[in-house]
Amino acid sequence: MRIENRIVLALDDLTGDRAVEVARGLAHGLDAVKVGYPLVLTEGVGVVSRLSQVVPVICDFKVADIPAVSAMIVRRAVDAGAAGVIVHGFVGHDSVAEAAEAAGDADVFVVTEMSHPGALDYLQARAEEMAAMARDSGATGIIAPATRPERVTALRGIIGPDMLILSPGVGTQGGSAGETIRAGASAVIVGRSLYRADDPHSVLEALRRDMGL
Ligand code: 3DU
Repeated sequence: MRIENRIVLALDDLTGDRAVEVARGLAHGLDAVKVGYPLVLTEGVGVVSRLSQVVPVICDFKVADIPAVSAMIVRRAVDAGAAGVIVHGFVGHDSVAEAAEAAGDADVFVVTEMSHPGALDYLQARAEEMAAMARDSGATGIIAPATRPERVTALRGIIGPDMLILSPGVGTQGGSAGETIRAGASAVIVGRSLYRADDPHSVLEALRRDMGL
């Protein structure tokens, strides 16, 4: 995935038509859109292919299964038009490695520490190990929390400068785009504060300014 704009737009709570319309309107300032269960369960997987005509699509299916089934899910997402797929790291190295292999030329991003408070219950304690495993398993990058920029920095230290870090949690969840990028993220993932805004273009411009673009 080419990172130029440092913004991935999460399209969750919209109809398919509205998602395509929002993506078209903001495409010039995005590196990708991210779709997950809310949109795909509403519209069907065809929405991935529709959106992929506009901008690269990351399927956030947070894949967490045995290796063979994780590989099937990733393959079907790529066949549907995904340029990237998000998988969970807690399932371990074999599931992540098979997912990365099944993705072929598409990107696989591994969830390490999530952005919500509950991530402190279990995930944070093993996030560094999951980042190292992602690095050694052929993943393109990791998902790390914009709500805790110091954790982005710690995880960047583990994976090194070349892998991507995508960071959700900007805006509605309280994280700042600028701080997250300065902490070491490659791009931020922004959902509700963009697609629900009265004027998404001005929110996008403010995010760009905050990130020094
Ligand atoms: O809070 P927002 O509306 O900006 O959406 C954030 C998106 O990122 C949303 O699609 C959610 O599923 C995803 N995400 C996280 O918020 C936190 C994670 O750790 C991983 C993914």
